[in-house]
Amino acid sequence: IPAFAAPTVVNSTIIVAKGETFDGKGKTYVANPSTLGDGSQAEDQKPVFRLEAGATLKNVIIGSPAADGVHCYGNCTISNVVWEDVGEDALTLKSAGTVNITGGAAYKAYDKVFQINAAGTINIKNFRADDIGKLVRQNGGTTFAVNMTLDNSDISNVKDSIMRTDSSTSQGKITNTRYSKVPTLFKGFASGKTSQS
Ligand code: DGU
Ligand code: CA
Ligand code: CA
Ligand code: CA
Repeated sequence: IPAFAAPTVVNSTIIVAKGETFDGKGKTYVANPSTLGDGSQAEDQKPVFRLEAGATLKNVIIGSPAADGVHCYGNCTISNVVWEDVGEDALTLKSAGTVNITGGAAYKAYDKVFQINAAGTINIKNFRADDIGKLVRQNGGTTFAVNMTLDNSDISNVKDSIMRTDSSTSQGKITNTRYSKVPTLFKGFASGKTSQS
C-alpha cells in the first residue's frame, strides 16, 4: 500500500461534458502552473475542471496550485470536493444556473471562494471553510439576481463576510451554521433580503 499517492498534474483543463459525472475517487489534482495558472490573485487563470450544464464533480481533492478552480457553465453538482488551498478563487458560475455544493471544504482563499458571474442559485450544505476572504461573492457591480443559501456548515477565520453582493435583488439565507471569527455574515444586500437562523 503506497503511503502517499502523488497528485495528478493537470496540464489542460479537464472538461466534464453535459450531464456527465467525474468521480475523482479521493485523488488529488493540481494545476500545472505554467499552463493553467499559479493560483495567485492574478485574473484570467484557467480552471482545473470545466463543468458543462448538468455535470457533476465528486470525490476530488484540489491541491496547490489550484489555478482558477472549477468553472460551471449552467447547473452543476459538486459533491465532496475539497480545495486544500484555493487559487484565484475556488469555483465560478459562468452562465446562468444552479450550483449545488454538498460536503467538502475550502481552505486558504486569499479573497473569494465561490464567485458568481451569472444569475442563478448557489446552495451550499454540509461544508467547511477556513481562512478565507468571502465565501460567496456575486461579481462586483452586477445587478442580476442570485439566490445564496448556506446550511449546516462550519465557517471560520473570515476576513470580509460570508455572502456579498452589490445587487438589490439578490438574497442570502444561512441556517444551522457554526462560525468562528466571522466579522460579518452578509454585505451589500437590500433590507429584507437576508435571513439567518
Ligand atoms: O471586475 O470581472 O474576479 O471571475 C473584474 C472581473 C472580476 C472577475 C472575477 C472572477 O470580477 O474576473 O475571477
Ligand atoms: Ca477574480
Ligand atoms: Ca490560497
Ligand atoms: Ca477567477
